[in-house]
Amino acid sequence: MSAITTEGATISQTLIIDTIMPYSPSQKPIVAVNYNFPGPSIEAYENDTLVIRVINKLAQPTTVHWHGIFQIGTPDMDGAVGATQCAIPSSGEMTYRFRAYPAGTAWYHGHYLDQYADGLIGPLIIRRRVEPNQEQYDTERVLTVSDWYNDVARTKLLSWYLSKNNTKGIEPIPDAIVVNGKFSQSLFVKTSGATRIRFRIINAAAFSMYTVSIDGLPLHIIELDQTPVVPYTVSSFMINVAQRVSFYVNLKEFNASYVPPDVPPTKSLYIRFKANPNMYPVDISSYIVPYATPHLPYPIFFNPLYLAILSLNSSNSLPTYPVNSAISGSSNPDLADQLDANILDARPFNQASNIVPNATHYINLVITFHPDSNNITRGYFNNVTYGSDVINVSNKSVSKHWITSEKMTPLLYQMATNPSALSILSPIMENNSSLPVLQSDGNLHYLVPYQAVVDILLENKDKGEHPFHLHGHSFWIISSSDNPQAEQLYSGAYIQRDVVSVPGSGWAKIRFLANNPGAWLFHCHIEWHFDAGLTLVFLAGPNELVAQGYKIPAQQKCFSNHTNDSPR
Ligand SMILES: [Cu+2]
Repeated sequence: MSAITTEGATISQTLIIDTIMPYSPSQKPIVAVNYNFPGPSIEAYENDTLVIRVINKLAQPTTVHWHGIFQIGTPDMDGAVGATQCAIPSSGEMTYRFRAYPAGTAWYHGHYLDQYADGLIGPLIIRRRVEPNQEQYDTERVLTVSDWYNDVARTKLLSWYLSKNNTKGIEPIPDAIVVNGKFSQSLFVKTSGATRIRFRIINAAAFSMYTVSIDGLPLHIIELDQTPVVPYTVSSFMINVAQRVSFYVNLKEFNASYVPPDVPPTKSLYIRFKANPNMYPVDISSYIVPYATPHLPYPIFFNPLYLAILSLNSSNSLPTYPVNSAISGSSNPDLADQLDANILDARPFNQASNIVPNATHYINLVITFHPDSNNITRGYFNNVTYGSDVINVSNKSVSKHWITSEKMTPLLYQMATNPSALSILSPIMENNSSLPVLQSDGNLHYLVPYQAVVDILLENKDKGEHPFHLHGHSFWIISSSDNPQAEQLYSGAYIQRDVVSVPGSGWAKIRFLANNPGAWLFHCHIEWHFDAGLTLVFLAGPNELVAQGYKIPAQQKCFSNHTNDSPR
């Protein structure tokens, strides 16, 4: 934890991006930050200035996205290649400078292709000087959970996933789960004498969502993404990709009946991260990945149950009760089990500062997956898939808006210098619409008027559940197919998050206020689906961007010699 700083302090940090191979005998290189996986926790108080020098020692380009940070007034610091910056070239560096806002559990990750699936992740904790619910806990622990793949995402997994050989569009299936860089049953979380502990859970996985629980302990949820909530109690909760959940536990609430009478008292408890096997498109108990080079002793068959150990004393002993104790399961069956499936339980802590404006604009986004003309399965918003240089090497006619390319002039720069050349269309009234509808330019770029209040209806025609993330903002979650009544029930007091989990074959309705001029990605945060083109860009307030005096920072007038590439 950082030393206490005065309001508006400057927090400087250097992040060296380089590969390591920490898991001998596995020969898999990890894209590490300061030679660690996950990277170091960056900590600041709200409204501090973060100055983060990123040095790229990889053989490929990189960027870092500060997930959950609004970047108000610093839209070029968002780290989204193609949208807000050129990639940092190999042997290059860039200094990110931005305000630590809003407070809460944020995180950082690579946003160049699938680098974050290869390890470029870390916590970013923005503290409030007075935390809501702070009287409920004495210490805190951060647990960053992610998928582990035995193979490198960029060279092997992605090229297989987006190939003609993958006729069914099967995502790369993880080989294991890791929490704080440790495999199952090797992470010991010490209580260090505290009985009341806050946990900040960050799902930094490329693919998996997890159900989280601690044996015998009720979990008191206090923050979702970066929104404090009125505490509510569950026995377990679901966390989808890129979401964050804070809860506290009180060890005095341990349900002693959890330990069978015939075993000695336990000095530790399992913290469980359980991936839902139903989310994978194959039977994980027998599926052999077609691209794999198994690096024993890591598992060939994926075990969806990850166990960390909460040590109640200083010994690193395993719990005395069996993992599949007959009593295990819900420690309190009366409690709700889900979060997103139960948005009715989550109420914002600060109702008064959470006034939800009425919508002024609307867009309906239909989500599908199907093979393109090259027989490569892609993800679509309204039947359009976002282009990418990697994906379309053989089919560049699909789109030249290469969001993941280091060769494209970032959309933000085009907005700031020659917005009319972008040919983005203003919202219009459509048949059946009661509000003006945002218009795509044909390449999933949408003009959003400054201060528009946009309702997005996400209609998921895919069987899988998808976590959608909006850069530069949080949004209100109004309702979903699981909880359609929420819209009326909580009118004016919806929960704000920056990732919404859209139920499989269902829908979700969200609302955001476009008060932050810039080029903001909106995409599925499952890395494979992002790479498959399930992304769009909101170009918010181009006139205001210029009127507010935004200039492309000199250091970013692209690092390489690609600035003259035509955007179209
Ligand atoms: Cu997805």
